[in-house]
Amino acid sequence: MLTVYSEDHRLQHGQAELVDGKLMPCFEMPRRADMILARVQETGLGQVIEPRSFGTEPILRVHAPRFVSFLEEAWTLWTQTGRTHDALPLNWAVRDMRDREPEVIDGKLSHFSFDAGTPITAGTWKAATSAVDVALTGLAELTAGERGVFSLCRPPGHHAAADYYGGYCFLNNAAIAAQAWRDQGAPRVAVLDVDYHHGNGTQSIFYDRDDVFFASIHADPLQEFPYFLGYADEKGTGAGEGYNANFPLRWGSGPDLWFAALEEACEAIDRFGAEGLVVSLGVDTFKEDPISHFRLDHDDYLRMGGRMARLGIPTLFVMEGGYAVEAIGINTVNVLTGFEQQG
Ligand code: SP5
Ligand code: ZN
Repeated sequence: MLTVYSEDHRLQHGQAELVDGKLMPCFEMPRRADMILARVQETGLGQVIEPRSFGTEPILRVHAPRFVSFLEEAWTLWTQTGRTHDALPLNWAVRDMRDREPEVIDGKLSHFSFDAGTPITAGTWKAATSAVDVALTGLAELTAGERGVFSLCRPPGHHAAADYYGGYCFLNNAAIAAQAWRDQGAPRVAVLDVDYHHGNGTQSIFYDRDDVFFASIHADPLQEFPYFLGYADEKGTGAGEGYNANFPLRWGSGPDLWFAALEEACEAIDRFGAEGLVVSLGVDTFKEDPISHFRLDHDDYLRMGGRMARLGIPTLFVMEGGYAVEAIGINTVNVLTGFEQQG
């Protein structure tokens, strides 16, 4: 299987996130991608290629222009106020507060985000747009005839919605690729999100549409980030009704419950009749993940890839989360190997 990878991911290297009531070193770090790339090479998965540049047009098919401009200029505005460390927001609008974009950068950070775990740094824009190029290059290889391609995106994307960032995500790589696939003529595209956390951004982007089916298996929002989306009763709205499927699982869930949910998700994707599949591939479902509470083991990732292959449609794997850094390469590449081995 081809892997698409760019060194530009290193430009996203946050110092700290707010977690457990403290500023702690970021779980989402460059070493994650290094470990995955090393495993791709060590296992001989296939060729590793660099991304081509697709510019902002495909990004603007998914994200709001004001949001994209904000991400591009945020670091400059932040440093103009004399600060040279990472930018984090401090407060958010809730319930009856106003939905207006403030003039000052601190207010803009609050307006366009939903957590304090996602630092904007000097290199964030470059890294995030490069991750989009990694996803879109993977798509181009797929439509040129590959059966499966791995886009080793970093930073991840599935928590980013049309006009807000958070959860270590700025631009929604998977959603941008799914939209580009539609724009290139695929009538129906499915996004299968297997990251431990709900793909709230992707769900939000496609919630009112019947041309992109979204299925997500994740920790119950009653217990886990992002808390405010990802319930089983979220099935889509308007034309999109019936085209969104959530499979929330309780903390402590292991392979039995997880693969039962995968089976249901895959059957729904079959019924939908997708011509293409985007997998939001997070491996934070691993039993030793430092911020998660599922119990998947190394071999489960092989089985996961095998089930995805049986859908029998061109598949773009887009990297999302996974924070057990020493195991992230093994688990990620196991999914891809499982896919390859299923003829
Ligand atoms: C892409 C992705 O996987 N993003 C996940 C963002 C999760 N951020 C919130 C983390 C909260 C961790 N709480 C448990 C701390 C363990 N001491
Ligand atoms: Zn995650």
